[in-house]
Formats: sequence, structure tokens, C-alpha cells
Amino acid sequence: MYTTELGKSGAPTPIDGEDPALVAAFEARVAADEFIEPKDWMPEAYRKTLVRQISQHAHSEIVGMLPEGNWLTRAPSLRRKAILFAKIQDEAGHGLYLYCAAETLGTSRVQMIQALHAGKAKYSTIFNYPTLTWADIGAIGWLVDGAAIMNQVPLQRTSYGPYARAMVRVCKEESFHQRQGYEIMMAVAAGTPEQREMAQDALNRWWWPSLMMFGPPDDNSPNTERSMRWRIKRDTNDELRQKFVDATVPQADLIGLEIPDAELRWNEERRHYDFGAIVWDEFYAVVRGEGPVAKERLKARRDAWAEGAWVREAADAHEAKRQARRAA
Ligand code: BYC
Repeated sequence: MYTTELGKSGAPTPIDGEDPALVAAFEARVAADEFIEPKDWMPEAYRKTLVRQISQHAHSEIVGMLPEGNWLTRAPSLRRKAILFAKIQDEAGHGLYLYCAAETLGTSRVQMIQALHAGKAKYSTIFNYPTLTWADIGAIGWLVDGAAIMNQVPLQRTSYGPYARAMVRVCKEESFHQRQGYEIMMAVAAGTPEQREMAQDALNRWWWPSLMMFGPPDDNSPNTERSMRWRIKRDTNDELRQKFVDATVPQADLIGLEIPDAELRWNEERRHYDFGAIVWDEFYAVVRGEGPVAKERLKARRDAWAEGAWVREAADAHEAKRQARRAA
């Protein structure tokens, strides 16, 4: 579908207000799979798209700490609590690498965070759903981190160097997260009938929102074509969604859980699973901020920012003292 890839079509993309020779040189570098680095020339639209995607990604990591944080005090054992703590801490680290990668494009962390708090910046729809039971923590690791890896492994080869390099460590950690979630699901699914029911209920509630994480269908995804051309994205939303379904269905079978989709079946001809229609109205409502716990999520982030003001002030005062000492 996206065979008008760079280098094949030859002609650079005409962009209003940009020097065609610079655009051609930029596109040739991208076509040769060179990384674009912060001080290199880049079209403004490339910069803007990256700031949008990387900052949304960073916000998702930080807001994504909240649904799991909800279960820290109720983890069923000390071992589970320690693992969950480490996982949530990893997500904070991912947010920090990503904010730093976005800052190399000329924005600042404070600007990005203000956009989030003002409701102007998006974060992944998935984090607007509540975590009702312990099995939800398993489902998040298994499905949400599983979907995240599917999307992020190709981003290790995204054309912007700092983003690609941040993804290398993020992917290593995400793959641990996915396994810890699946291991929780294995344990819960192999437990008492009530526990098994709890695992199935978590899968029922998280399956469709996980498929929505990959974004709108390709024919309704305004950013995909250009992001593919500039190799910001290496696969389309639908390609990654299909890969995720193909990888996850056998995992559900293995632990005796049923994917909540009556139309799901293996298609021998396509060598892929066919799956039922996604309710896109729900996705767009959640994107608009109407998700089940969207208000709570933003409030938690705004409160954390306000309550952390004294830490930022103390760090500034410390830095001012250090500089004064150095000057003396
Ligand atoms: N949620 O043209 P499209 C994690 C927006 S965190 C909300 O296809 P694009 C984890 C999209 O932004 C992992 N909005 O866009 C953390 C666009 O709106 P704008 C998060 C969505 O960018 C803690 C509009 O819809 N991963 O794993 O080409 C604990 C049209 O879409 C969503 C990333 O952020 C959505 N799901 O493709 C556990 C990955 N989908 O901005 C786990 C990096 C779409 O034009 N991001 N929209 O107003 C990407 O790969 C791409 O940005 C997307 C969307 C595939 C998400």
C-alpha cells in the first residue's frame, strides 16, 4: 500500500515554505536509512510530527503508571508488589527518556507537561479504562505492554536518532513487562473457578481497547502516509494490529482463555487471524476525553505536578547555590 516509499518514487515531497533542495537531501538521507540527528536540517513538519508523537508517547508512559499504581497497595504478595513497583518505575524511566528525546527538537518538558495538563496533548486511550481486579494487572502487562512492544520494536529503526535510541532500552524493559503480565494471567487462570473467571473477565474488558491502541484504521489515519514516507513509522496501524492479534491468540489458547470475539478465526489463505469489527465510535469518544476514568487520570497528573512543586523549587535553589559557589 505504501509503496511510494522514498527512493522508489524519486521526487521529493513539495512542502510549502521549505527549500526543495534541502527537502530532497533530507529525503535521500531518510531513504538511505540514515538517522536524522538534532542539529541536522529537517522540514518543520517532520519536527512537528515528531514532537507530537514522542510527547504523546511520553505522556502515555507517565499516565500509564496510574492504572497499575492503583494496585500497589493491594498486590497479593510481597513478591508481586516488588515486581509491580519495579515495572511502574520502569514506565517513569521511559517517560523521561522520551521527554528528553522530544526536548532535542526544541520543546521543553514543562511545555509538554503543560499541554497535557491543559488537555491539549493526547495520551494513549488505553489508560482511560479502570483496573477493577488484580487480573487487570496481568491483562495490562500481557496485552497493553504486548501491544506496546509490537508498536515499539519497529520504532527502534525510526528515522530520528534520539527517538530510535530511546526505544532500544524501552523495548528490552517492555518485553519483561509483557512476560510478567502473562505470568500473572497464567497463575490466575490456573487458580480457583472464581480466579479463572476473573482472568476471563479481565481479558474481556481489555481486549478491544488493546486493539484500539494501534490507532485508527489505515484508511482513516491522517498521519500514517507521511510518517511512513519519512520513516517515523515503519509499519501502519493495521499491520501492527494484525501482528498483535496473530501473536496473542495462541497465548490465550495456551492458558485456556477465550478471546471475546465471535468472528475471530484463522484464515488459512491469508495466514492470519480474521477478527471482528472494532467499535471505532468508542475509540474516538475516548480520544475526545470521554473515557471511563479520563477525568480522574488528568486530575491525578495535575495534582502530582502541584504537589511536586516544592521538589522543583528545592532543585532550582540547590542549582542556584552551586552556581553561586562556582562563581565565587
Ligand atoms: N490513543 O493518524 P494517526 C505503554 C490519535 S505506553 C490516543 O494514526 P499516528 C505503557 C493520533 O495521535 C505506549 N490517541 O496518528 C505505559 C492522531 O491525533 P493527532 C504508547 C490516538 O501518530 C505504561 C489521531 O488519533 N505508545 O506502552 O500516525 C504502562 C489520528 O491517528 C491513538 C505510543 O505512544 C491512541 N491509541 O499513529 C504500560 C507509540 N491512536 O495527534 C504500557 C508511539 C491514534 O493528529 N506512537 N491517536 O491530534 C505511535 O506509534 C503513533 O502515534 C500511533 C498513532 C500508532 C499511536
